[in-house]
Amino acid sequence: MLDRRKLLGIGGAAGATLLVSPMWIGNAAPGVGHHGPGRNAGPRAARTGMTSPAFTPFAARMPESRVLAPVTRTSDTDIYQLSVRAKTIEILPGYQTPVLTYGGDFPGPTIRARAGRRVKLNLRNQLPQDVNVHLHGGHVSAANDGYPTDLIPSSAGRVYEYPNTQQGATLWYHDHSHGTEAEHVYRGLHGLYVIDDPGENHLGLPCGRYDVPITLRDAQFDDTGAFVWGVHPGERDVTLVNGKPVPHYPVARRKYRFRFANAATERVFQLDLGGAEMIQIGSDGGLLPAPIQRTEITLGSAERMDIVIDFARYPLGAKLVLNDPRGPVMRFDVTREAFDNSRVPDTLRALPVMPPATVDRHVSMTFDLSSEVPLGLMDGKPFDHNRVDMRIKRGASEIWSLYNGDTEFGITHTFHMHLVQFTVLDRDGKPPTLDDAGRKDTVFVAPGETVRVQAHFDSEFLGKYMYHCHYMEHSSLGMMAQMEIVP
Ligand SMILES: [Cu+2]
Repeated sequence: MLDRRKLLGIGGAAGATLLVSPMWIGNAAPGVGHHGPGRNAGPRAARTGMTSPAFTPFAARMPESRVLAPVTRTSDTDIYQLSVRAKTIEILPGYQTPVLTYGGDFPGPTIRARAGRRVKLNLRNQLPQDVNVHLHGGHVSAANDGYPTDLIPSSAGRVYEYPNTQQGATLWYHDHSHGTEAEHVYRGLHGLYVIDDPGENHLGLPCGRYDVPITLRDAQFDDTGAFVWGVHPGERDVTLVNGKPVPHYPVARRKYRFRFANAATERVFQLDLGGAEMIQIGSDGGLLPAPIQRTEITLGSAERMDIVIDFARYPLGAKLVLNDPRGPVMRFDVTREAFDNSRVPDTLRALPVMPPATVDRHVSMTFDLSSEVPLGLMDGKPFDHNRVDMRIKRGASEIWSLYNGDTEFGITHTFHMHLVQFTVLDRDGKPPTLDDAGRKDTVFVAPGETVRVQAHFDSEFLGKYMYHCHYMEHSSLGMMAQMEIVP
């Protein structure tokens, strides 16, 4: 469980709670660009002042995530096995960091599923505590969704089944055990899950070794190299890219497809290449209808974006730094020539047409800061697995107005809905931003803002699914609710 007192940094001074608690949960984002508060609106927390051990930026090479090999394939199913276990690895040079892993990797290995082929994931829990797995963005049955109280006890195992009947997309898998998901994910229980869609091959996008998943997150280390947990997320001063601190990545003079995923539990990345062009081709739920030229992209916790960068525009020896307002994230070093017959066509993949919405709903995300322990609320209530918050008719097309009521302390949130992707309609009545393009399952909501999204609950599945704030420290504190899909 979260040690809330530690999280709040309040020691025994109960009287300070009201002053301090909003600061812990306060805006951990470095700034949220056009979404709201200014670029340098940092957390207002009283800091512990602790900084992680120093390292040389760009010294490490960004590793490519290991692609998990199936243990068995049948005519329609790929079967994978992963153990959940603790391990100690070197993240900062010269330091040993205890982490939690899927399969011994930090972050977990990438599962590359194929659209139309089922995946069975056999998970063995070798940790002393309960865990589970949620396939974020996956259209899966309720029994396989990683319900927060549907847990794998220590030394036990279970098989999750994913049908992969949705279009190609960059998804991710992570722990969703209620109350402990934030700590579990922070300590390493996250990995990418890419659905490769043969129906997209004709587009000719960069593929194979030029299709590179990049997982971004942050961490704070103590002077022994251990992760610091339980202080303000805004104090996490080391950016990890595929598990390495601010690395470099050697690239050829050609186009690459990078699948960026923000696996930080509570953090916004606001990325630019010093004004150089990035071509966005996909978002959470798969390809966009058409590519979008970007010079800056914003990724809140749990959001993904597929970006093509054409390094043929730069000479050999060029070094391009990917920046965030909090500092450099990584560097691309153009080191060699390579043949390139890939392209980015003007038309990618049309968004599915949704029937006109027939239901309007409102969801508010707020904190109750009146008691010693801050309580995360959806529509005024903390999560209760015995309570169904919304009943949704299967097949319904609905508009949800997502409101962030945390104006007083400027707390930002990202809203995530399980089971389906949605389309962002507007923000406070104004057109959505470029970051909202495509099929989304997670969306940033600034303090005081209302974001309207439309979802079509067209999946075959019935049962209970979560919707929640995807700042995992917030969902851990209760900012989560459930919908039941009914016939
Ligand atoms: Cu939140």
